[in-house]
Amino acid sequence: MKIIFPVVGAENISVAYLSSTLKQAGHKVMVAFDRSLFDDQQYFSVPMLNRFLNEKNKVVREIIGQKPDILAISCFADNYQWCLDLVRRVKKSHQCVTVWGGIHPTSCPEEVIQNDEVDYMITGEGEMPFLELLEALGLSSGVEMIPNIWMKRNGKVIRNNPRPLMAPEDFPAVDKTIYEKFIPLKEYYLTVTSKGCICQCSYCSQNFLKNWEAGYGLGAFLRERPVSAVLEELKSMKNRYAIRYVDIKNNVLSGSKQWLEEFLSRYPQEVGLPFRIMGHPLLFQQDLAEKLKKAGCHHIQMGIESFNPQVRKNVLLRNETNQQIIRALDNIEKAGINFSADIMVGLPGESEEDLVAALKALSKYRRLIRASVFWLQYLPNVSITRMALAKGYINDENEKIINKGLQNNYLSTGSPMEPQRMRIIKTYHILFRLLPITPKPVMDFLLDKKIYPIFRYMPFQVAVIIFIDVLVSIVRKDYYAKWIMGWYMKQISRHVFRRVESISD
Ligand code: B12
Ligand code: SF4
Repeated sequence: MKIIFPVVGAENISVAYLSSTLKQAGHKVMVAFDRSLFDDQQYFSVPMLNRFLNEKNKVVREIIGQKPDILAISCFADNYQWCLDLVRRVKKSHQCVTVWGGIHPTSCPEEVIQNDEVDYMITGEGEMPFLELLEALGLSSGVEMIPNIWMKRNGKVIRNNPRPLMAPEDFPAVDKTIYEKFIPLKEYYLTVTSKGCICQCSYCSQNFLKNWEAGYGLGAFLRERPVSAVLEELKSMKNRYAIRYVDIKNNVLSGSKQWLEEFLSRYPQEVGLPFRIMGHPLLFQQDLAEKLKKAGCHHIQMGIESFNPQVRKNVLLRNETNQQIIRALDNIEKAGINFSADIMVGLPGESEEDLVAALKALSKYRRLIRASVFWLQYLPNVSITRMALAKGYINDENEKIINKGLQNNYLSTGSPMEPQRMRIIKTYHILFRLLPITPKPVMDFLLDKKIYPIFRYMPFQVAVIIFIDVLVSIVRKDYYAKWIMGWYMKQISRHVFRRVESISD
């Protein structure tokens, strides 16, 4: 069968996994890619520019022209409305079967299945259920019995329980060929080496997923691909695309010391490229930073989130102490690895003093090249959303909006809050962004003398934040930011010269 996955804004790794499984079974798989410049659910949202560079009409036309049998949708909260609109428009001109999967259909299935745009929905891991569905559609029988599948029959919803999780040795190899036309894989190679997480923070979809998988008794939550399989992937991609930089985008680099030891000892010999990881303070209490440095680690993205211990423990469900956070950052600094710090704003119980404390704590680190501010965005069926409902911070109407994916994402201004509070927080957003280029005495002066509230009255706050970001990225030689900016420039020039490609081979 011919299957097309529409993808918006950025490479989607789940699709690369699903594609290789489907191709192995003899299906034709393609990606229809909408760069969605300046509205990419990733970073930039400038609606006026997006209107000029809009590609969605072309994507819809190309999908229709290909006459796929299946339109396969990989859905998360922020792309849900985009996906619904795309399917609606394709279905007007071409009747095909739609199959939806991903974290959004899994975490709020009742919301998703009710749409006319959804023929079949797969909860949880998609590889095997998708294959079985395609087989059953070919035979026109047996679909109703397939585990993980939801569908509508005669006005009723059939909801099949999920099957046990795959063993990590059985994870398919990724198929990156589907992105060759769109993503410069050479400059920035994205991979994940595990599923699940060592934590269950209240605001994260892993919080929902762990409970969901445990509720059905599906198997171990944290699953790490064998080190050899990960190194094999990287070696073969290095040969194929001459990749220069690896981003290991796991939730957290690893949950097992043994896995890490093996990976870090073999990586320099077998792959030997600079790499970037996602870190958690609890991982860096000992000598891990030094080992990472030796192995070629170029950047650690550290999830710190808040410097208020009560908020962290009771609201975010994170157990590390402030001392452990500081020790982790000291260890990274000592090892000489550049790092970025992720900080959440807009949290219940968070005060301005907490944000000042965070700024002061971070301002001494010279290896800090970015402080990323993430606005709290309530996600469907995670603990913090349940807690906010119980405490009356949000109501049932707000929950509907959350489940419909209609909030701002956490890179813009997240879940709704009072305009006055939002304006105040934006002041701190500016200060966090300035951290990596502001010497500690200057930052302390701004904070102690209380000069910074003038930022509150600054016009064009968002434009100022973007300007500072670009400046900081250049001054601190931030590889990721440089890559994104370069990518944007190339894509804009493609638009100017009308050389935009929307569909893979
Ligand atoms: C790697 C990653 C990224 C990468 C790559 C994106 C990607 N989706 O691959 C980058 C950096 C680009 C990214 C960006 C963003 N991300 Co992200 N990302 C992840 C991360 C850490 C891993 C995803 C992954 O590849 N896992 C490995 C694959 C194999 O497993 P999987 O995703 O679970 O997929 C399986 C099933 O879900 C299912 N499935 C998935 N799609 C489909 C489709 C069909 C048809 C079927 C049948 C099945 C199916 O089968 C898959 C294979 O088993 C997840 C957290 C997590 N652990 O899931 C967050 C996560 C998906 N990201 C998230 C968010 C919010 C974003 C951003 C919007 C954030 C932002 N503003 O920057 C952007 C969106 C950018 C964009 N336009 O796509 C959220 C989504 C929350 C939600 N409930 O909607 C997550 C869950 C993290 C979180 N906060 O909890 N992300
Ligand atoms: S450590 Fe990160 S990925 Fe893991 S549960 Fe917490 S926020 Fe989610």
